Amino acid sequence: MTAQFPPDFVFGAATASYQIEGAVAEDGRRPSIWDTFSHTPGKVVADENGDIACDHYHRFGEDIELMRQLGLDSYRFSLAWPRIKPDDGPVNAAGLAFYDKLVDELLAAGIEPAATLYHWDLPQALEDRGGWRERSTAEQFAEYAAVAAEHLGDRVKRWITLNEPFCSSILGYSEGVHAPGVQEGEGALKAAHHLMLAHGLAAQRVRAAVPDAEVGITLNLASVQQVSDSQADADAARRSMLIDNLIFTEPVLKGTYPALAREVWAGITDFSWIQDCDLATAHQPLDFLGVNFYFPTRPKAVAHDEPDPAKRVASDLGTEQVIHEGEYLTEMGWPVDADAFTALFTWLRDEYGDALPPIYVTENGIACPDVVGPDGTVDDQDRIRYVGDHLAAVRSAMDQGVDIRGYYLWSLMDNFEWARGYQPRFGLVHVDYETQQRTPKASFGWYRDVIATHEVE
Ligand code: IFM
Repeated sequence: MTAQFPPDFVFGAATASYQIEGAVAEDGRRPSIWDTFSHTPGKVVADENGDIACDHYHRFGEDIELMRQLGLDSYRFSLAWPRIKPDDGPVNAAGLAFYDKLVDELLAAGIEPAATLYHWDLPQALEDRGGWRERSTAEQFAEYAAVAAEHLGDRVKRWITLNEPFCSSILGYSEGVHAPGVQEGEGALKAAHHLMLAHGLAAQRVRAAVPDAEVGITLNLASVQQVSDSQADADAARRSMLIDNLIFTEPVLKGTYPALAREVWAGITDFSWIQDCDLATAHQPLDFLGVNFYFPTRPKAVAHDEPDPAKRVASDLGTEQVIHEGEYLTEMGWPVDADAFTALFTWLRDEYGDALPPIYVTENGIACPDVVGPDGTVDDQDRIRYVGDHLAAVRSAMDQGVDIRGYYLWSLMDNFEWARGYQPRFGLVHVDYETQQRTPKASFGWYRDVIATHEVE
């Protein structure tokens, strides 16, 4: 069946600074937690790092030309905090100058820039003082956000405060699989809370600097499926919903935390570090909610890793993702279920009603085993199928009354996939990391036609 999108529906693609830019020591950029983490042996597959990545810092002109050929309405990228306000010292003019050039060339190509302020590259100097465990990091973030918005806000009108605070807090400070790579209980919950505070403070500063800005936050939300009728699995689903969604959606959209948080994490914190006005600050009026989605979440109840509740990390909730025997898994090991995407949107609509702002899908995509064939092409039919099905799922949610304004595919080009290094390839454009040659894949031509026609077969 054909899915038709309205003429003003925004078709975009997304990337992030540390994943593509490289040039980590150029023009005054200072180390971020991802430089430190990726240079620590054993943290990233094959000990890879973002030192060069796609060398986008030097090749952004070529990359914008690809975007122009693709016909993108909008390009979502992130600003590197350690380029703009390295070590939380004075503003680095050379760092801002890079984004000036990027934004100016995007606009000249007729592509609307959408800037994310934080896609995980926290200045290492701030981590050395406690990182997101400290509320001062939220205050520093607001200062940096104001600098970026005051400088670029005459040209950038769509602003995203944070990308996926779940990953910055839970993967970084509880599971330890992302930078800064620590495994904590209270520390991870503090990080999640201070990210919410940072979002609110930054949203205020961006609005003050750019009165006609559209301001939002990007959350990677789980579409939680209960795996059996047992009480244990129903409780596991509630705990998953709590850590994946509610500790972010409730403060941002309602200015509250769910009561379940105090129950689930009673052993590791009393939450006394939350100050009275924090939730009101986190609850800023939003022009949009950015939603990132990749796979369904199917939690079954299992024993906690740590039997003593007082010694548990925050993510040790006694749940485990169910994978069905023989089911298709992406290169990331993720199952595929486009209906779960529709279900996520209708859950948001039912749960938040009038408090839910319009939605942009700020990321969705798939890592496939892409290879350049002997004829020089990359025939990534799995990606075409995945994106087609997920766009149809978006259309289905729109038909059910969910206000979705656009879709940013992850990713424009293959890039540094965090702890998984360069092996998973998410791009519409293949990158040969030896030569930096860019090769548009079959999905590139397919997405170009989708953008041109606003139609998915
Ligand atoms: O590559 C990441 C991106 O940085 C954040 N969202 C998920 C993507 C795929 O894992």
